[in-house]
Amino acid sequence: MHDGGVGAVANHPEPPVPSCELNRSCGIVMPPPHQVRFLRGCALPEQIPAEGLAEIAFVGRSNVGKSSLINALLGIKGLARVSRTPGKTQQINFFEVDRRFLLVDLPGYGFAQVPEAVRRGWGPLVEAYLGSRRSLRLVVFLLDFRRMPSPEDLQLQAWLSERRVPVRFVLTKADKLSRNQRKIQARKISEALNVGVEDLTHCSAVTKEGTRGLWAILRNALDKPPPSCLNTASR
Ligand SMILES: Nc1nc2c(ncn2[C@@H]2O[C@H](COP(=O)(O)OP(=O)(O)OP(=O)(O)O)[C@@H](O)[C@H]2O)c(=O)[nH]1
Ligand SMILES: [Mg+2]
Repeated sequence: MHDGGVGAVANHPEPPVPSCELNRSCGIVMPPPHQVRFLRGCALPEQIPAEGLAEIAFVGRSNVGKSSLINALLGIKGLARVSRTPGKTQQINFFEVDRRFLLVDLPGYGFAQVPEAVRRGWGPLVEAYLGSRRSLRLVVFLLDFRRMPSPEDLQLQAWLSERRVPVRFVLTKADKLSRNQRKIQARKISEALNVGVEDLTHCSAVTKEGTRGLWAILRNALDKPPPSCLNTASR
């Protein structure tokens, strides 16, 4: 778990109030449009906001597509800043959705080009957030569908697993692979992670493939009570 980057995200104006149906069980509005508000960007642990609404965090190496996936899920281009240059997101960005929950865009890891000061700050910042966040319902752990998990991915997986943080693996950039390549690659990745193929979800921020299924996973996680392992009092 190293690296990351700092970048400013502007305050985004609120789009119009959604008109789509409310989900019956938890009142969460399902696929776009959504009312989204940029809550805060944090470059230092002390800037992390107090706990409140339920949260879903997006983690993974730089350039894997975390910010793009958040934009695709919310149907708002340019909400979370996206770049071809790894290390675009260098702070933890909190987006409040429909006044009901937060999507949290974490800085990526694994790119040597990121400034040393930022890289050194990544561990304490991300650990301060992921290590004891009771409002965290799920970590969406992104992996590039075309690549094998890196040593840093596996290190983060082990770290989250030790703390029993609920994780869902999502394979990104599915649009870059054929059906056959997907099958082969999903099997290889599942073996490397030591999880079942059925525990992997794939998606594309470009074609939006898989985003509805991912919404169902997010909704399910948001419906659940906070995992007791994240109760800081018990640690
Ligand atoms: N083809 C394709 N490209 C994608 C997809 N998702 C993201 N990208 C591209 O991958 C690059 C990185 O995307 P980001 O969303 O900025 O990645 P990130 O994980 O937020 O990166 P950091 O902020 O550096 O941690 C950009 O050029 C995106 O356009 C996808 O599903 N398909
Ligand atoms: Mg990003």
